[in-house]
Amino acid sequence: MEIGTTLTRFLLEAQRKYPMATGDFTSLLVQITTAAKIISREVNKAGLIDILGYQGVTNVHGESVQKLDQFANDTFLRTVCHTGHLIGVASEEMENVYQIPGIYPKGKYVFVMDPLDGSSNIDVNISIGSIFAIYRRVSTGSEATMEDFLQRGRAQVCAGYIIYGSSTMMVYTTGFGVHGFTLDPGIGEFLLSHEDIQIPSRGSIYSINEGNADAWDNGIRSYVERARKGGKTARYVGSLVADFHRNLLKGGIFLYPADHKNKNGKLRLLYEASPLSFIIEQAKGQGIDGHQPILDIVPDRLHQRVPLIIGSPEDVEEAHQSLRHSL
Ligand code: AFP
Repeated sequence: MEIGTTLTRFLLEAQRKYPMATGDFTSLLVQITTAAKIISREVNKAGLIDILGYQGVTNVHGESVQKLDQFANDTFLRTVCHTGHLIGVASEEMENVYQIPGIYPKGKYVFVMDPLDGSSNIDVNISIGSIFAIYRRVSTGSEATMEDFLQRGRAQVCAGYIIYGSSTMMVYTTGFGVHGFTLDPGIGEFLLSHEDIQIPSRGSIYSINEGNADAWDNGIRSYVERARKGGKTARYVGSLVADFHRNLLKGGIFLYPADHKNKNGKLRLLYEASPLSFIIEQAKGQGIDGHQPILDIVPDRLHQRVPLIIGSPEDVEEAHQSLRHSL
């Protein structure tokens, strides 16, 4: 489709290809873009108004919650819950499943999100992002159940992220390729800028927190040494969406492995690793936990952590081999 096509038109044309489609899904995605625009506006003016700084509470993982995290969480809830397409929401910012309030009609999807990832970067003007995924519910009662959320990543019907950087971009997949849209702030629309993104089969970037090197096991240690000796260059923002987005476009590998300090890595399966793995597989890349594809893992709880190695397929395969040989 023509570069500059609005996201709304892109979605409507995609919907027309499926005569059985009800439009529920399209309208849900349109609402997500509304949330993205509102959050983008707040992120951009964060330094101007006093929205920065700790709110003085901690989230369910004991981490400090900054005002913007809460704002992003509330914005997504406000924009998606009334649509009638959802039965429940899970978020990094909420300990339990959020049931769609009784005043709204219930729908056939559940929504999972990390409403604002990389929040420790907010104060220093570094790119941050939102990550989301949509699953079809599997339960039939009047409320969402845990099984609606604890589905393997392959069951995702949509995954995406929004990066709030030098420009705001939304990248998503519904299982038919990965498409990127850049927000034109002048007209308040996301316009097609990157159609059918495919990650290079090998990249020149490796992204890992080398501050954790003392806690790495031999497999990771030898892979990173090989990457370095093989001429790869290190790039690590510490903001998952920013690191992922750069590697998706340029090629490369991102690793947040298990180590001696963090047996399951740091990142969350349901609303970080799984959505990004759906996107990377659709972009012809790979996402693994070190042993198996992330998308094959069935979560056993909402906020489960998982090691993540994700990026260009040949690079991920090389890391995989290195981990295998170190066993
Ligand atoms: P914050 O939200 O606390 O900034 O954490 C960001 C994050 O979850 C993810 O975006 C990064 O990839 C990862 O943590 C960075 O973790 P390290 O600081 O341990 O490298």
